[in-house]
Amino acid sequence: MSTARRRARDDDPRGDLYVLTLHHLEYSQSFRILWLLEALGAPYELVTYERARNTSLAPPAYKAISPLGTAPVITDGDLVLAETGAIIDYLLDRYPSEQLRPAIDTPHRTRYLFWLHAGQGSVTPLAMLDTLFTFIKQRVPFFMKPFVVPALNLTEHRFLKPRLDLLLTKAERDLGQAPWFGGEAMTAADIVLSYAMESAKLRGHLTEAHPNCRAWLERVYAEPTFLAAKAKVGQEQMVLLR
Ligand SMILES: N[C@@H](CCC(=O)N[C@@H](CS)C(=O)NCC(=O)O)C(=O)O
Repeated sequence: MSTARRRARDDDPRGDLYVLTLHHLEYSQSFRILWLLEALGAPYELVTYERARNTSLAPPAYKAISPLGTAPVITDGDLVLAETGAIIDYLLDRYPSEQLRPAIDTPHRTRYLFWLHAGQGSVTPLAMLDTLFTFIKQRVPFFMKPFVVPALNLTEHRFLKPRLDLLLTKAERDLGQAPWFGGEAMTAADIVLSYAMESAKLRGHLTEAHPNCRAWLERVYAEPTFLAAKAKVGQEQMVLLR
């Protein structure tokens, strides 16, 4: 699938026509970069890749582009950039938006910074671990299940769940004070958290104890730029469920 909106960049010394390309791996964190590009109104080309059937990993063609072999990755002229956080900073530097990145000394700047970084550094890794545990439990050979499954359940119980619960409790409190993770308006922090929060909901971690988080997710699903991104890839949800 490909959307070409080409334009010449003012600072392109070659005067060439080229366009920033998002390499999107289906049902992956790279959906958030697609949403960010839509929210910024930035020109981009979209190339989508299916996950390998047997492993659900990125296919060789994707791994050949991404220096880390992971999604997301963008290319922009000669630049190849991986890592969600780096890509978000790059895009916000190139297409500044005071709404999506509250400026220094504005009231919600610190709240924005906290959730931007907690989203990528704490909530998303827990969501990934959760996905991985589900994947392993489903695929482990039957004779290993009696050993592997209890070990994973214990890790979930002692490590994953308590950490996630603390983060969700703080999210619940903060979203009770303002509707978005970045404050009064939707920011890049909300975009970053969307993947992990959807994962938390689909895997049963968002309960009746989290009405504000659930309401926030509904707001995300109703955002016009989120819907535009979703329409581009035709995915029902962001996260991988199989
Ligand atoms: N910290 C990295 C994590 C990237 C990551 O693990 N992405 C997953 C998609 S959700 C991936 O590429 N999986 C496929 C694979 O590892 O082959 C980032 O935010 O860019």
